[in-house]
Amino acid sequence: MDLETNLRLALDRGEFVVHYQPIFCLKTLAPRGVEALVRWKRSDGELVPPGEFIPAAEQSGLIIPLGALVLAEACRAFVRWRQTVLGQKPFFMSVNLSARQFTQPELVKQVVTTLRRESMPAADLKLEITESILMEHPESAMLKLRGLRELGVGIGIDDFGTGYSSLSYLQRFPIDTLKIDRGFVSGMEEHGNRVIVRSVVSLAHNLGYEVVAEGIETMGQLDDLAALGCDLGQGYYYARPLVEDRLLELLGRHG
Ligand code: G
Ligand code: G
Ligand code: MN
Ligand code: NA
Repeated sequence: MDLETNLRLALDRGEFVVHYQPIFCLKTLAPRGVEALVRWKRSDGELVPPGEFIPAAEQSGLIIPLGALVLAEACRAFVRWRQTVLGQKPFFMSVNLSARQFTQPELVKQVVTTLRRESMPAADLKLEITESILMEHPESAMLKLRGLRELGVGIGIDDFGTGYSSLSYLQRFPIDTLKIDRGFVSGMEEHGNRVIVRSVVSLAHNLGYEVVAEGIETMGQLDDLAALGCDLGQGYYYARPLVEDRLLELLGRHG
């Protein structure tokens, strides 16, 4: 069977699961949110990473029902945590949108329907979109982003620095967060990459956006990013993407 047929079956069988990677404050090391990351848990127990099936899901259009499932599941989980371990603490749920999800005409309607159905506070949801997707058709992206922002949802630009953002759009897009691609973080001992990270942090802050560094794997990187004034971080050094129970343990430890 081809991958598309297998993905269709996996959707019917409920084989997609969502893991959550903590995003933390680089100053206090307190968890401040999570990124929802989908995995395919096959019937033999094997966990397939998204890199191996998101492109096929995107190509076939299956990303639309799959994305709807991830968004609903992430919101449902978040509302459970609010009622227990989170209380009223500031905390967000970040969900990735692929190109096809972002450009589908029904996106805003789908998001608002899900928020209502799951009783998810819009302000606690962030949607991550790569700069390449936004810059492909920046004017229509602008309208879409405004529609999402009117719901009260936050917008993060994912993989920042790897595409071609126009600075004027960067300033005009109604966004909250820039996520610095992990390539710059892993290369930060090189002077050039440090300069880029420093510049992105200051650009983001001057535009009023919060900055998240991705792919932090060492204490040295964490310290450097904190010294450069980066706000939030995410990476294996702090925590891998976790199943809900492990995430709740981590949140519990941070009181
Ligand atoms: O979890 P991992 O590092 O393997 O993720 C690889 C890629 O898959 C990342 O680029 C991430 O943005 C993407 N991805 C993970 N989960 C989702 C999802 O729920 N929806 C979409 N559209 N992309 C996802
Ligand atoms: O493209 P996006 O930023 O959405 O993808 C997040 C991806 O980065 C996920 O696949 C996640 O598993 C991966 N990731 C998260 N932390 C680290 C890390 O510290 N190192 C590496 N190599 N990958 C990471
Ligand atoms: Mn992401
Ligand atoms: Na990224």
